[in-house]
Amino acid sequence: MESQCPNNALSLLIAAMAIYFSGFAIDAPATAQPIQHDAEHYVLLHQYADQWAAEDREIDRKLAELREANGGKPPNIVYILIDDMAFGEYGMPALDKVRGGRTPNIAELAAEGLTFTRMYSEPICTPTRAAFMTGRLALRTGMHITKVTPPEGVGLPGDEITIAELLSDAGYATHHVGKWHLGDIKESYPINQGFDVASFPMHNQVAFSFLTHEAELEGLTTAFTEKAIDPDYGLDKTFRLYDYVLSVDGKKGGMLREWGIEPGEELTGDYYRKVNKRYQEQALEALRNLAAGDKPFFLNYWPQIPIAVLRESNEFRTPNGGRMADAMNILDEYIGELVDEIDQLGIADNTIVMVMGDNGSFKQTMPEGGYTDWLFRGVKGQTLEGGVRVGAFARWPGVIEKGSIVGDIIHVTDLYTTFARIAGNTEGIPRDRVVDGVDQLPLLMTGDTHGRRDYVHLYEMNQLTATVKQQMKIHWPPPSVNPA
Ligand SMILES: [Ca+2]
Repeated sequence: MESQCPNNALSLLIAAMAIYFSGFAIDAPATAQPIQHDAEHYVLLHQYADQWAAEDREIDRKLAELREANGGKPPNIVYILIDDMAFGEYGMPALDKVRGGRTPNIAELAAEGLTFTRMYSEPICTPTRAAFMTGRLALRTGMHITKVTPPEGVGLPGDEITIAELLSDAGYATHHVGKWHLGDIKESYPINQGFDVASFPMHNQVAFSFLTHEAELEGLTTAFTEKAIDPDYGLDKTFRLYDYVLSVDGKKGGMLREWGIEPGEELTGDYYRKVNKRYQEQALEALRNLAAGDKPFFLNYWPQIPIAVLRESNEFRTPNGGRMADAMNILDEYIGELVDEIDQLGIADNTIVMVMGDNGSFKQTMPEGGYTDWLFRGVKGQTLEGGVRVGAFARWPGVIEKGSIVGDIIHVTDLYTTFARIAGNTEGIPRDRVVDGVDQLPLLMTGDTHGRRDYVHLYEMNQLTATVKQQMKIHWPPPSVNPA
């Protein structure tokens, strides 16, 4: 921020504060080092240190009580990250009717828990997912670029300390199902980033849906499959890549195994639908297994739908009738099944369920996709509000007030720090790097107005393009461009 806006007095003050506080961090004994947050955090800490410390003592007391009431087990965490769902796209019955879609199960979850109105993500898949996993802006981990087609050849660095690792160290069983999109190199696999078990596509939905002959016939992509090679001029028959890995599963410390497709089998929409259904079944099975175990658990379920390049169903399921609205309706049923399973397993009271989008709408497939930037301007890939302000809901019976709505700003990185605290492993958060995520447990446990940030810095890949502070937002000019 300061490098791009050298004349801004506030930025200089923030930079000075950061140096001042980081000096403390360096001098303190290793075990007593505070987490290193971004500079703006210290402007707030300077004003609220005493108040937050008092609040934290009360939160710790409540956490200890909860743990005691649950046989010494911290809460299970079920985190469902929805692909490309801007704020207002789901879980709000009135807006469902405006949209012409139906998401009654997420609406029920919201009614039983809390609705965030200012949850910010990064503007696209990979950065948001990396930010959640590490508590750090994607730029800091090199994950600010979203690779679209296989192979990627990059991924989440092995030396990042993920939330799965923090929870695992705190005694949690950790399980990932669904989209990963954090690279296809070995160190980036979920089973090498803290998950005991994982089932995921090696890349993302593009390999399943865009790079198919069906998609070519629909005009969504062209000239990718063998059938589309120009017979006269396409001399190089090895130019296109067909033998990339699709869906895999494995366990920590082991190898990955590909499943669900035969050598030479053509990719079709049916295969994509089959894979999505299998992820749902695996998530349900994982829930049952995890609930039967002795450990608290972290189930990380990142469905591939509602991204719907091809229709997910042969029937129109919603008044909207669009691919996205219909796929969202299917996903809503999936989430309903999961929540019902949690309730039937008798673990609801000690299980936090969180559902949120990873970025704004995928308008790039308009109009066929049915996506629009209908509430806030901007879409996936942009730091306009429509690109980064996402729907988000959390349920934690007996702790989060039913039907509550919070207006505080929260960023996806905050969940890292917050979940670590819930698990009792704040100490495991690394001190040798900046962690952007601030602890928002007071917001979850105490509700509206108890958030701990009033700002977010928003990047489009490696460029700081916008900052939100309170009710204000500035879109920064690109480097070297004079806004005057
Ligand atoms: Ca996404």
